[in-house]
Amino acid sequence: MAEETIFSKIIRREIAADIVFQDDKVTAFRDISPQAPTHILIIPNKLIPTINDVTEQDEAMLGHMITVAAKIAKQEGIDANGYRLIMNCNKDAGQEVFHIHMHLLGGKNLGRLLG
Ligand code: DGP
Repeated sequence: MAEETIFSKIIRREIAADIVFQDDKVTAFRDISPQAPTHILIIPNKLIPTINDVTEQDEAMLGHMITVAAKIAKQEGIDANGYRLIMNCNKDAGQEVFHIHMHLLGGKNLGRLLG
């Protein structure tokens, strides 16, 4: 069994977070340490530690994460100018929280992908 992270507590609303969207599959909330004017994390309600752990059974939920990201981008008013979706896996990518999450970043020119 994978160990829960702070994100499970956010999903269950046991600790505070600025939740912008939640349904039976995913939760989206503002990142505690924003790297752009809009920085929102979209996460599955089910605990999956890393992208290495996804299975074919997760495909519908993973697609839903992107649909939700697009809806939130529109709500945030960043859809026309653009935004970036990032998912980090393990240490070389700098993954810090082992509950998969998609970063939605926008609201400024984000520059080149790898700086
Ligand atoms: P990553 O490096 O991809 O694992 O990003 C983890 C992100 O999670 C990082 O940008 C900061 C954010 N984060 C960590 N703990 C919390 C928390 O307790 N609340 C919120 N809102 N964000 C958090």
